[in-house]
Amino acid sequence: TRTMTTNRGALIVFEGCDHSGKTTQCNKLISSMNEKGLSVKSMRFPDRTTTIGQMISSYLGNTCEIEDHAVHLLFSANRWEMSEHEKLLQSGTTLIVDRYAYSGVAFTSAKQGFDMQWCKQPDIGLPKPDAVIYLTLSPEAAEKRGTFGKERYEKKEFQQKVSENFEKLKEDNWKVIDADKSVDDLHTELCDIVCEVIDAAQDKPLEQLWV
Ligand code: 2DT
Repeated sequence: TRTMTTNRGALIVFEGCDHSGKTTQCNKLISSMNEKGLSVKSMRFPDRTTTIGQMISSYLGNTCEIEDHAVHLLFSANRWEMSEHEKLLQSGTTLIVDRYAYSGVAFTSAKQGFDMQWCKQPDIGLPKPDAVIYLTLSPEAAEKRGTFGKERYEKKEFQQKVSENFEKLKEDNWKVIDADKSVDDLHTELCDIVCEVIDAAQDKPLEQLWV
C-alpha cells in the first residue's frame, strides 16, 4: 500500500521535423497545464544556457567547428548535466521536453559513417520518457510553413535523412501525431494526450533509456 507518497510527474518528450510546431506546442501546453494548476515545467535540448550548451550553440550557428563525434558527446553531456531534474519528476512535477536523445541519434546518424548503436551509447541510462510525441509533417506541408533557417542542419536533404532515422527509433512509448492542422486543433489533441500520459505515469516507476 502507498501511504503519504506523492505521485511522480511524467517525462514527456516532443520530437519532430523542422516546422512541425514542436516549440509552439510545448509552450502552449505549459501555459494550459499551469492554468489548470498542474505542476509542469518545460525543458529543451540543447539547453544553450550552460557552458556546454554555449559550445553547442556556437557550433549550430556555424561560428565554430567541432569534430562530429565530439559534438555528439557534447549534446549527450548537455542532457546528463540536466539529469538532476529526475528529482523534479519524483517530487510530482511533469516535464515537457522539446527534443531529447532521439534527436541526438537521428541527427548524428544522418552524417556519413555513424552507426546508430554508437550514437545511442552515451545516452543509455538517462530517464526514459513516458511518452515521445512525434509530430510529423509531409515535406510539402513543411515547405508551406516557411523556408529553413541558417543553422547548421537546416537543409532539406539532411532533414530527409533525419526523418528516416526517427522512423527507425520508434518504440512502444511513441505517439505519432500528424501536425498538418491548425495550431489550436493540434493543441487540443495534444492536451488530451498529455493528460492521459500524466495519469498513466503516476503509478509506474521511471525507467532508464535504452537499457
Ligand atoms: P533547436 O534548438 O532549433 O531545436 O535546434 N540536435 C539536437 C542534435 O544534433 N543533437 C541533439 O542531441 C539535439 C538535442 C537538432 C537544435 C538543433 O540541434 C540538433 C537541431
